[in-house]
Amino acid sequence: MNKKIEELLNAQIVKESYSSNLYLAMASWTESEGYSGISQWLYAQAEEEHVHMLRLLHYINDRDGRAIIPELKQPPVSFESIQKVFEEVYAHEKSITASINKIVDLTFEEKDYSTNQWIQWYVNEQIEEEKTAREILDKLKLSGLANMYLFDKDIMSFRTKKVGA
Ligand code: OFO
Repeated sequence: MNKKIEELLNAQIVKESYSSNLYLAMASWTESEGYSGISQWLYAQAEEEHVHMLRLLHYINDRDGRAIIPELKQPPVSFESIQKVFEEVYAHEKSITASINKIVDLTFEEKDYSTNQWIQWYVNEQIEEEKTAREILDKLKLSGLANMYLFDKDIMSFRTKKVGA
């Protein structure tokens, strides 16, 4: 496969793997703080990011490239608040969208129309991920601290799809 594309897809493996670890760190922290619903949502999100990483890995290898399993930096151990967790999720997803868009740009530059077609799945996925994070932040603002118990119970209603779907 085109070497520049392979490099950028491998760089995306790093980002998707880190996304998975970041959400796992958030899941662990929220679980230890007693938010079982929120942690359930984050654990599911972490699994989904792992699947995103695997899709990249298989695509690179299927196209006669070599997927590289990266070393990862450690995500934060604790977070300031639930609000901050979801602000970070939203900001993180926006940065992932920007990085997917760079891959799309490169596929045009390199005239790699197969990868251009293939990466569209991620383009659509990012629309969904940003939308969900924004909706959760809106809901958090509406519910306020007093209703955090209900919010924690309700958050799984924001998962409309199964991991890997
Ligand atoms: Fe892989 O979509 Fe979030 O980061």
